[in-house]
Amino acid sequence: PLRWTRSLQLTLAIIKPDAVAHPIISDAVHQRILDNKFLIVRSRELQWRAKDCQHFYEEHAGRFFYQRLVEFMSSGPVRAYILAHEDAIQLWRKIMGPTKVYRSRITAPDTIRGHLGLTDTRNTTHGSDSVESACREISIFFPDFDVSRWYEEQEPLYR
Ligand code: RTP
Ligand code: MG
Repeated sequence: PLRWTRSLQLTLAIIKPDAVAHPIISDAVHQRILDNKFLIVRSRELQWRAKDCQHFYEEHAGRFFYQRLVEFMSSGPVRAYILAHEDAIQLWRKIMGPTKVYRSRITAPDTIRGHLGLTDTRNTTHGSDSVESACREISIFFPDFDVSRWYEEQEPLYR
């Protein structure tokens, strides 16, 4: 049987509306997923309502950019991916690059945001920042997907 040498970790990646609206941009992001050898466990496109965004980003409620972020994320379809990799969370965030566009353009021009990000809000992609947030975010986007069960099912493959 197929065996992994190391255990896999899950993360949630989102292609934001600024990128989904332009296939040349979303295709470039998709290609980075493939180039970095992520396993695409699930993928779906959907249109958020404002209240879905408020819930997803509730940790940022009250921040100066919150309203702008909620409006932007519900302005058009997004594509969500459950990605698996040995170091999925950190690797995806590294490939995305810094949040702020001045920083990503100057210090990390080869990252997704450095290359394709438009502004601090319209920064092309999202990635979970911890195992706990990955679990929470996956269950928001993929309510039928059981994260704990997925990890349990993987276990015999790398024992
Ligand atoms: P993310 O959660 O999207 O992966 O990005 P992050 O951790 O790098 O950034 P975070 O601080 O969690 O912010 C979440 C999202 O809010 C928008 N934002 N806009 N100055 C602004 O206008 C501003 N700052 C943040 C971005 O879309 C960011 O990804
Ligand atoms: Mg964040």
